[in-house]
Amino acid sequence: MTGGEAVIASLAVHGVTTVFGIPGTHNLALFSVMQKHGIVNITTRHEQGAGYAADGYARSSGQIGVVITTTGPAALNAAAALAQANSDSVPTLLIAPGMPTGHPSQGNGLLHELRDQQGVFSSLVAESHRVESVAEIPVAIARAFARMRSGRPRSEYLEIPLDLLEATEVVTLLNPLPVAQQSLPPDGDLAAVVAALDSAKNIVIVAGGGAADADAEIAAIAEKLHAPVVTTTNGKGTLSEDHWLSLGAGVQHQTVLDALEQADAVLAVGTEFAPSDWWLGVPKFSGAVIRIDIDESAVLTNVIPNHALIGDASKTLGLLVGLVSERELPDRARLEELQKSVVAEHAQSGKNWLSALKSLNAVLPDDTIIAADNAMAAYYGALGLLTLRHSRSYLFPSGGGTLGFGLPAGIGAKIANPEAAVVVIQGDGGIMFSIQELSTAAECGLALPIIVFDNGGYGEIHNEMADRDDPIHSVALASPDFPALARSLGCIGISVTKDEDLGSLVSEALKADRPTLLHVLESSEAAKALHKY
Ligand SMILES: Cc1ncc(C[n+]2csc(CCOP(=O)(O)OP(=O)(O)O)c2C)c(N)n1
Ligand SMILES: [Mg+2]
Repeated sequence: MTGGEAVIASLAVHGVTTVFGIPGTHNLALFSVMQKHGIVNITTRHEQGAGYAADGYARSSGQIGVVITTTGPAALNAAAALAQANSDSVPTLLIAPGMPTGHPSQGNGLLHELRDQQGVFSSLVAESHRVESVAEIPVAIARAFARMRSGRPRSEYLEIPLDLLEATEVVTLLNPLPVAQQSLPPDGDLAAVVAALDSAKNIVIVAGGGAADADAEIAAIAEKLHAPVVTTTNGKGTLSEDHWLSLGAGVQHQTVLDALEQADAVLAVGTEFAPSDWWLGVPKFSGAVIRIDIDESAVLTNVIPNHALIGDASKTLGLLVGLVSERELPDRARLEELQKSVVAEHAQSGKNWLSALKSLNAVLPDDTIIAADNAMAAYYGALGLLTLRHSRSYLFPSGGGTLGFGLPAGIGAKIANPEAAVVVIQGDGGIMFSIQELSTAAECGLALPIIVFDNGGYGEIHNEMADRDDPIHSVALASPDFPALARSLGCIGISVTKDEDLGSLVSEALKADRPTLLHVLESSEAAKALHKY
């Protein structure tokens, strides 16, 4: 078979049914055999959209997201998405053709030429590899999938020289490599942790993105220890946010910081204690810190723990649940006081979006997945104000903080979870980074509500300029007529005139035969200020 078919057949053997990408002169040997191997390409309108859609697909489902671009600028267009996925530990693989074997490294003017395409990605993702023969292709793909399915998932780049994509050789396809049993911590380490937990009075649990899929075990250990659970952004929903022990996604708030600083023991699962989550800084712990992480280097990031357990979150928690002693019920009044304070902090930081998000929250079903952009309505609003009920339910570009993520990530999530209620939350600035993906969503016939909170520009940056007493410029944007724009791209477009209507409009959009853009004009301070320019 050709090198191109070796790639596509290997992906099919690894269970891939959907890829995201754009065809070009140099990657036709991939596109020509997709149908033969049962793989569907979702054609996005920009490769960055393909990257974020693959991220949303992977983040929401736990499957590997695959992006296919052509050479040079096309691969570079997907680069920000691959770096974003890497920073949030999302297993996403970009496959691109590269310059042919024997190509002069100084270049000779070949179409889409880049000096060192593979080198670009080696600084962005966990593994960047260029194969040197057709026979190597199945090996490279089997290795990439095995790495992404074991340990801490990361993004990867695989380059196939374009002459090898067309070259024909006898190819031996490889079945997926058996992935080793996820590691478990040694008994001695577990015993020390059990002793620390059994002797603590107040325990708080922190769940991060690494606790995804450990929903049942987080609930079990919380219920046995009677310990409240707070999550980071990527961990939102891991303990259902209407569970009596939930503190929601609140690590950005002072109340939670105080509770963690006063705790006798903190059990942190699958989290880096990243500054992008802990806006006020990480707590100054007075009690014992216990960290569980699959990645032995991540367990030391930002906070040096008293006890480190290296292992898979579900399996390690499953062991701990059987070993720790059942504790007395907590002081219920104190817990409820704490929960009330966190809710008050969410309401304060999200006051501009409170009525709209309250109306949305009232209609969200249990299987909701929110795909949010780096807009204030998301991180000051939805993060705290929406009640989510399972892990992988809040897709947000936490590490990279990139704009243009929400809409394509929502498309990927809806394709991976067609029955779930996927809702996109965007700002007016960020959606213009990937507005063209409305066409992709329309073409796929996705029942996808896309809420655009419009404050007339780059609201957060306006506020930062104002706080610094800088001259205000470059932040006020002339908004297009968003509903009309959406309609021209094949979607339904609606102006939301009353915040209270948002919930019922989203419910309708979830039943529609195409995407619906819901335009909400903000009356926030930032909006008032931006409209002056
Ligand atoms: C790719 C990228 N470019 C620039 C920025 C810097 N940035 C952060 S927030 C922001 C404003 C976003 O505007 P909008 O989406 O309307 O949200 P708002 O702040 O108004 O709520 C900008 C430009 C970024 N985060 N990502
Ligand atoms: Mg804005």
